[in-house]
Order: sequence, then C-alpha cells, then structure tokens
Amino acid sequence: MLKNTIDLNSGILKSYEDKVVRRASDMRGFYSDENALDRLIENGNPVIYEVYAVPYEGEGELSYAVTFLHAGTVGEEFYMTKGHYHEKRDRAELYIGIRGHGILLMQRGDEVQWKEMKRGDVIYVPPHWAHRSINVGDEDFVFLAVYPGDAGHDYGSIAERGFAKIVVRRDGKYEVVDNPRYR
Ligand code: M6P
Ligand code: ZN
Repeated sequence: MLKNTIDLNSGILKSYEDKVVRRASDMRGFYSDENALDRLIENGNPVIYEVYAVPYEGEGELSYAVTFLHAGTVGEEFYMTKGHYHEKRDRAELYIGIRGHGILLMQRGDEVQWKEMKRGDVIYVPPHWAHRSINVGDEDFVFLAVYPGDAGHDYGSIAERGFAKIVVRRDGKYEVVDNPRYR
C-alpha cells in the first residue's frame, strides 16, 4: 500500500493491517499500584490503548502505526503504553503528535529523558533508547509512530525493571517522579 490517509482531526487511519487492543488486564506488571490495576480489571477491564499498524517488516523498510491512548489513571499513575526497546537496539523511531496531550518517556541505561507531545510535535527517538507514551490529558492522546521495519519490540526488560521514572497525577497536574519499584 503506497498511499494511506490519516484524518488529522480524529487520528483515524483509513487502512491498517494490524490492530492491537490493550486492556487493563494486559498491563499486569507495568503499573506501580497493582491493587489499583486489579480494581480496574474487576471494574470492567477498560481498554487502555489501541494501536493500528501498517507493518513492512523487512530490513530497509518502514512500518507505521497510530496509537489511541485513552485518558485515565491506575492509582495515581496516568494511562501509558507498555513501552519497549527495539529488538535491534540500533533502530530509531519518529513520533508525531496528532491530538491530546502526552509525554514520551525515553530511557537508555539509567539515563532518562522525557518530552511533552501535542498536535504537530515531532519527537525523534534515537537508537538504543526505550520509549513509552503517557497520556497526561483528559481526552485521548493520539500519535503517529514511524519505525524501521526490522526494529522489533522487546518488552522483556521493561516488564522486569520498569522505567526509572513514572508519571503521576498530583493536584490535577502531572509530575515525573522516581519509580519506587525500579530495579
Ligand atoms: C507506537 C509504536 C508502536 C508501538 C505502540 C504501542 O505506535 O512505538 O511500535 O507498538 O506505540 O507501544 P507498545 O508497543 O510499547 O505498547
Ligand atoms: Zn518503538
């Protein structure tokens, strides 16, 4: 498919091949407050995010995806994606904000960086940096990601250790704080 269309108001991608839906129950181990996550799972197990992807998996190709990250918190931690390293660590990624208000949290070793992301913002994730998006707004946070077709997703290290920082709601605002469970 050489041409596709994104409705830049909604973020809806006209054609896609893969759809991934992650509910609260798919996020076990990723949030700090496990009791809050259990309560959410018992309380309707809401969708946290949806990813609509057009993969081209060969070396030298580019895949892309639109993610709809819904608004909410698990305990005091904002809804977020699992986050991943690329299996091929030296593969970069480009994020483009479409709507809503989010943060892109990046980590390499113990070094952490984060950038606010809104409509029109372009954020470059260099090779070797793990990345996670977080919705700090009150509506969906929607963005486009473009990444090398052979990058691959490595969730293991994030599942085990988490990121060094978490993003929490305090006094109606967001704060990036040390992750008490970071190993
Ligand atoms: C972006 C891209 C995708 C990724 C998705 C959800 O669209 O980085 O590759 O799958 O976000 O993030 P995760 O895979 O970490 O749950
Ligand atoms: Zn990636």
